[in-house]
Amino acid sequence: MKINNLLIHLQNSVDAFSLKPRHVDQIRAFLPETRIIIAADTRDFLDKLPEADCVLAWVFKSAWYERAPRLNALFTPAAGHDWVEADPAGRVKSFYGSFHGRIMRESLLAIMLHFNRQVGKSLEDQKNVVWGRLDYNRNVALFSQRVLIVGFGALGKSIAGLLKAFGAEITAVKRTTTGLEGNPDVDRIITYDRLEKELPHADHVVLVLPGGVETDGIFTAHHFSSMKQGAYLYNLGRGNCYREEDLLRALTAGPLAGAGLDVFAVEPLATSSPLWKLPNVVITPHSSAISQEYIDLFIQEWFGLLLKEYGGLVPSP
Ligand code: OXD
Repeated sequence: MKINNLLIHLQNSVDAFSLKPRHVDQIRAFLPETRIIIAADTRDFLDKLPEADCVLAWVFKSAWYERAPRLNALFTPAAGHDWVEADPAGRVKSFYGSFHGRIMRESLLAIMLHFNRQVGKSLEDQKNVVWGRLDYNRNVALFSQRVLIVGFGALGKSIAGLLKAFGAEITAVKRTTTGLEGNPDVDRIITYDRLEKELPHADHVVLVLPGGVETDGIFTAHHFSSMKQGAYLYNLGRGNCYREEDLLRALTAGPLAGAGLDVFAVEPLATSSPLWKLPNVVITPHSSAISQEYIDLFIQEWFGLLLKEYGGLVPSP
């Protein structure tokens, strides 16, 4: 089987998530015999869907598979399954991106260092023309700290790699640990039922869990109260994994010293949310993956997949 008609609809309101002419050139060079169709908008995409045997798209509804009798495979850059629905008939294979870690871990690191090095205080002092040198004594280095990564898929592993390079002690938490032993970037890997025991030891707790019913409320009020006094929490996965009231309580009454939050149960975060006003919280608007390299990484990963797993999809000479 070869790709005869590749249909692409990778426009996104976030420009860094949109296909650029350089990507089309790369695809043409990689698949010289394939007809490349770029959809102008969703309507055009749906009109052209019947001819496509391969699709690159941000959004795909389950009802659309009926309009795509020739479709073999569908690739989306998103890691989460929120926007591309699987084929209910199971005929078309859908592939989700797993390249985001290299970008998202830098977003995480920025907030961790912001807390550890008191960057907020420096900016505030600068605004007020204050030379506050004597107030940095509680600065701390990552190489003396423990990080707990909750969720250990592609993103969690990538984060572990970066933080290990900084010398942090890393514990990873996963539902099952089979096959994960021996990862040089983690000091220990535990199952979710042991999370509570680990929480009192972690200086930074990083949540990178997928959304869905299985993770709804999985990080409970009890987990928050088991955290170390003065610890920091980060959420770069999905906002359904805890109740925002529990997070708020932990941020105002302890034990949390602060939080870096990129995802929320409801997005955009309501303007009335008290989280906006907390001085110990850094809020980013689900933007931890936004970066100039985003589509470059997606295209690289897709080419790799075509070669490795779908060698037969590439037109033969
Ligand atoms: C994703 C995202 O890719 O949250 O799933 O951006």
